[in-house]
Amino acid sequence: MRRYGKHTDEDDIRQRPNPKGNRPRTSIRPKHEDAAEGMVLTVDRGRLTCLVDDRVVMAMKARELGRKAAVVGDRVELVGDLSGKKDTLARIVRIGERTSVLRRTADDDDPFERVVVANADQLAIVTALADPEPRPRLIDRCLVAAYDGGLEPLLVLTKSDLAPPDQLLEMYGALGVPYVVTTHDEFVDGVAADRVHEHLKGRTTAFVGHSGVGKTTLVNALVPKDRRRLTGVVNAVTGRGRHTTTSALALPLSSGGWVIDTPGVRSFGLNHVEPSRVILAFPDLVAGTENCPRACSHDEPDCGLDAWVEEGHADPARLYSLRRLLATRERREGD
Ligand SMILES: Nc1nc2c(ncn2[C@@H]2O[C@H](COP(=O)(O)OP(=O)(O)OP(=O)(O)O)[C@@H](O)[C@H]2O)c(=O)[nH]1
Ligand SMILES: [Mg+2]
Ligand SMILES: [Zn+2]
Repeated sequence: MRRYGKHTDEDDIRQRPNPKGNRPRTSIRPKHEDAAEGMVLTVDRGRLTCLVDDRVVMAMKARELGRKAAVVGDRVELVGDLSGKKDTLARIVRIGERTSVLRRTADDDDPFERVVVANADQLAIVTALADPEPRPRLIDRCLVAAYDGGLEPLLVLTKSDLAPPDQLLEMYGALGVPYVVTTHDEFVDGVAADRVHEHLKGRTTAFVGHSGVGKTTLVNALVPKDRRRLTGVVNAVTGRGRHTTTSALALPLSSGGWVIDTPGVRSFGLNHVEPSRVILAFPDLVAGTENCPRACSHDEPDCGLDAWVEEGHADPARLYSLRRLLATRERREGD
């Protein structure tokens, strides 16, 4: 297994709560040179299911990690019983540096920020075209979270057997977000799975969206049953029996990538988002921010972008889209 991430002592120290601030840290930090590397597949009440080589190993966090939590997608180092046998429990002693983080706050008023998934490079924003009705505000918020966290967005519009995608596609056209439209019947013959798969090859994709939009249906169509069984976790589909997904779960694609199913969300709190990071997703507008006041929100009267667009340097629809996304941070969900 390849070596994941670098770990510096500084990194560990910063994360460790040390209220007295005077504890000698070397004495409480044992060396774990023989630690094995793994990836977190799912987390359930403090128990982490990890993939170590080709074994599924149950683990818990070592005390020395303090409050730092490992999440799905994290590259970790483990010690202890790594056999993967029943009733064994390994310990996670390090969490690797993350290449990306998908964060959300439960609500904008809730300052408590949680990392949902680590190290994903793509965010599949799943929206049903009907049942439940599409909620553009939620899509916008997921887009902002993707841009902020360094993930590339992919729009997945499901249930096109129930309603057409035209209106939504028009709305997101200016953003240039790649998209794929699926219908239920296509899953039976595997056509939709193939089409979606094209966007996922060799990448780690987190699927997010409202409950009941079809995330688990998609993930299950993409990952063969024997691979799904690997984790020992069943990700059943929501039907009349209500099999709503309750925790994030990473599953391997046969093409080498990963898909991460996540529980449905009602809202996507964006307390932590920096406008300066969101604008990086609009490279055609970045140069226009040169005349902005310091710490410009890019949604205020003195913003330099209005003049820049008026001078014809960029498409006004792009500025409109950027502002619409930035504005979702201020509005409450459901407005
Ligand atoms: N008509 C139609 N129904 C679909 C389609 N995709 C999924 N469904 C149905 O939608 C329901 C919900 O699907 P799930 O895959 O469980 O939804 P989910 O997004 O995983 O839901 P949570 O786990 O609660 O977040 C199921 O009854 C599926 O059979 C589709 O393309 N068309
Ligand atoms: Mg689900
Ligand atoms: Zn500005």
